[in-house]
Amino acid sequence: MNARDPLYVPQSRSAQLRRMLTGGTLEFLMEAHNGLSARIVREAGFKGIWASGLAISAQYGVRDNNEASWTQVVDTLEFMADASDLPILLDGDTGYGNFNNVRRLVRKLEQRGIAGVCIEDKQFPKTNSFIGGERQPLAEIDEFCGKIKAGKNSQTDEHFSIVARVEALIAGWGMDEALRRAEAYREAGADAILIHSKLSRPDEILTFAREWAGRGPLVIVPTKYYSTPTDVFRHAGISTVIWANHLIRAAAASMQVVAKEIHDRETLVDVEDRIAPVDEIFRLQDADEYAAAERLYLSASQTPGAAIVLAASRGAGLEAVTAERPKVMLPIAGKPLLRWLVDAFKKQGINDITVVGGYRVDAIDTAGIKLVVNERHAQTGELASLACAIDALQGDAVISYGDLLFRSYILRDLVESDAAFTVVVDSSQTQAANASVRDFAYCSADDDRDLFGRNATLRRIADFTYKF
Ligand code: SPV
Ligand code: MG
Repeated sequence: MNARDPLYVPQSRSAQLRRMLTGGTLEFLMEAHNGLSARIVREAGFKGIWASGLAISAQYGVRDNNEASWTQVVDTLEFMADASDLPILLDGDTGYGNFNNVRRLVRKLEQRGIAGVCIEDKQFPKTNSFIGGERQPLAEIDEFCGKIKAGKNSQTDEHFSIVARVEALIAGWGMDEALRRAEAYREAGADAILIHSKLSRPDEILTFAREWAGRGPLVIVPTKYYSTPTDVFRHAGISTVIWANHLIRAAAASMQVVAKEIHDRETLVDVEDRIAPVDEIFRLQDADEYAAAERLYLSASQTPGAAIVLAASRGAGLEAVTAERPKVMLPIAGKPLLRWLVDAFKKQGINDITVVGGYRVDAIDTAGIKLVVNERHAQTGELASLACAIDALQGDAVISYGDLLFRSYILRDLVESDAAFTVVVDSSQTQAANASVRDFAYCSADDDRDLFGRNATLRRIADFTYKF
């Protein structure tokens, strides 16, 4: 059932996790260790996240020995819950202390939208089960049952799940002890049992599942017996498989290769195509949502708007100096025209500058601008170029030719104008001397310095057929 289904009722994350654990079909939780990986897990299609203690420690560069404090873990979970709406099952190690720490942990997890916690019957501070697991002391059964009861009694969300993890097989205590513990934990109120094994074959797990005989949901972590076909787990009646550490390992492997290669080759050339583009990182961070929210919530006076510079055509008359570069790149008083424009826009707080290039677009300096290209610049005009920059026309925008130089107050006045459309035109009182100029503007008032600060309405712009 999905959100488009008319019978769909949105469920809380804790209810979703509970349903995964108890639903009767094999489900999967994928490891994540920060906001970005949580987002990636959701986009991959998983229904839930395993917030792995090993992976969260590793991304901080510390060991899986409770070196990261529990509040640091909870802060990490907050980023994960924000970045992904999936239910998260925290690998809560031993509960970070005694029954009282478990109570407090459960309350804090509920407050941060975490769907459940898995606690294991070892002693604080724990060590990863795959590092000398057989030497690790187990908790007393009664003491661990007390933690489970304390956790269940302190939850306020009825769907919050507590998964009890049995380490008896890891510690070499045998199948009977594992079954005895699992039964005790079930009776203490655990919503599911995680039975862990470090063998490379699934035999222990399958024996356990058979003996357990469906007394409650079983969760497994097939890190060591990964070659077992998943259908074997399905047929054994397993509730949930945890892929426990595969994103932190993927990230480590990829970072090692890329860091080494950039170090050794002193160039980005070979790696650029093999890593996520910067735009993909922006997408994963939901940068578009921010831009949309800015339009909604930032007042117009705070939104400096955008600028579009039309610089696609070669234009007539300057062929001698535009063989190698477009007009915008011609140097005027020491810097290219485009730089004069960009500097003027930036002084007005306009940093979203789109330049529409065409002719010799390769020679345009792209620092501080977005460049779009009017491929048909030779056959089309300014309107077609403007259409290429349509994305920049969402809010207030200043549209400028690329070959303009103007004093900064002109742009300031333009930006401050309240009119729906404001046009800046050259003014001249000596029409005869400008007979060759075709872009004359005729306004509601004649050109007059006294007009400063008063509004004039544009009536008509002379076209090229106009004869003075
Ligand atoms: C974890 O992911 O931190 C786990 C699972 O506890 S394992 O490392 O396989 O023990
Ligand atoms: Mg762990």
